[in-house]
Amino acid sequence: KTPTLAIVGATGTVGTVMIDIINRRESVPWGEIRLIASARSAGKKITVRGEELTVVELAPEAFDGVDIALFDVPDEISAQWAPVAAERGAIAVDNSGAFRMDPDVPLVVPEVNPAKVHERPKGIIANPNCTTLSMMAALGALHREFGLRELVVSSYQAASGAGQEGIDRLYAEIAAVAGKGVGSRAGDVAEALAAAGLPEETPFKAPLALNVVPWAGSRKDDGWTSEELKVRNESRKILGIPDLKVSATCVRVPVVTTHSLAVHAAFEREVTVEQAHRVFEAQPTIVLQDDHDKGVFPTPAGVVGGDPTYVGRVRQALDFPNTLDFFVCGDNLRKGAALNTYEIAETLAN
Ligand code: 2RA
Repeated sequence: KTPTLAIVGATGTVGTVMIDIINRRESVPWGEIRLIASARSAGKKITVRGEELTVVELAPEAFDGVDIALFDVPDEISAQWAPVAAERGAIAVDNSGAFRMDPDVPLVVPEVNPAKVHERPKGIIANPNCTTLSMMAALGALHREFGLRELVVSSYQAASGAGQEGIDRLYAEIAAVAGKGVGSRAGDVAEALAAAGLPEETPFKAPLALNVVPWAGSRKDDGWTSEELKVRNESRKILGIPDLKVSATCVRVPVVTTHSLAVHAAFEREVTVEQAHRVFEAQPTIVLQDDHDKGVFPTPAGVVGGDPTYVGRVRQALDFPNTLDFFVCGDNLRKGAALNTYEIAETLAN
């Protein structure tokens, strides 16, 4: 029988992108596709591959007969319901942070560690955080050739990482500052937001319009944020390098969608720009946009909506041996979330 696929959180930001991905696939291996969401969204009609489907409410019976259930819901909902799906016989592929560091749950990027989908004692597979994921195709490919040793990363994260609330806030802030001539006196951007009646409470801790905010995620010990620790812990787990040296600074920028990262990566073996280019070009899910003379490089606005990881500005570090610096852009809602989750499901089905 062809497998049944369920999407839990089908009406959310990532769930909506998931359905778009399924609709654009040339073919899919699924028989039934079941859309599941909270009671608030149950009953909604959504067209998937030409068929109008009715969203059903999240309940244990919703998983009956499901082979693979993709979870695009907040951590606490996944923590509660992914085990329920697994108990009912489904493989749960979870895009939340609830299980990523559980030693009995594989953390999978199909370009890097596809075989891990089969090592799932809890019946749960985790999808990495979008910030880590945005650089994994590139790092995995380089690691295979040159042996990754150290990683120093700065992120430039889009507002949609904070969900629809983040997107709405950024647009409202941009509207509030547009044409006001602010940005050259300390505090005048915040004043313009207050004057426009925007609530002081923001998903970004500081004004995002005309600004960059060196904070993403929640507060953790010793000055680190959750996003920075995820980059460290998840990179180690996905690449299978438990003692990989990692240091990350995560920054929010006024971009709607697509996370970017400046990556400084040191390797066991010598690596040149030409060799790195060849490795990137050989990886089907990477698009190399790197022509120094012509000023070709990826930007979030230039690649948003695309499936691949875009890589550019590849340089051999001048003062560090066996080390590359490069810039990566990846759509945080596609490869960073919905697409990778869906690719895990395809890996399972094939
Ligand atoms: C963010 N990485 O960008 C988070 C979303 N999971 O806020």
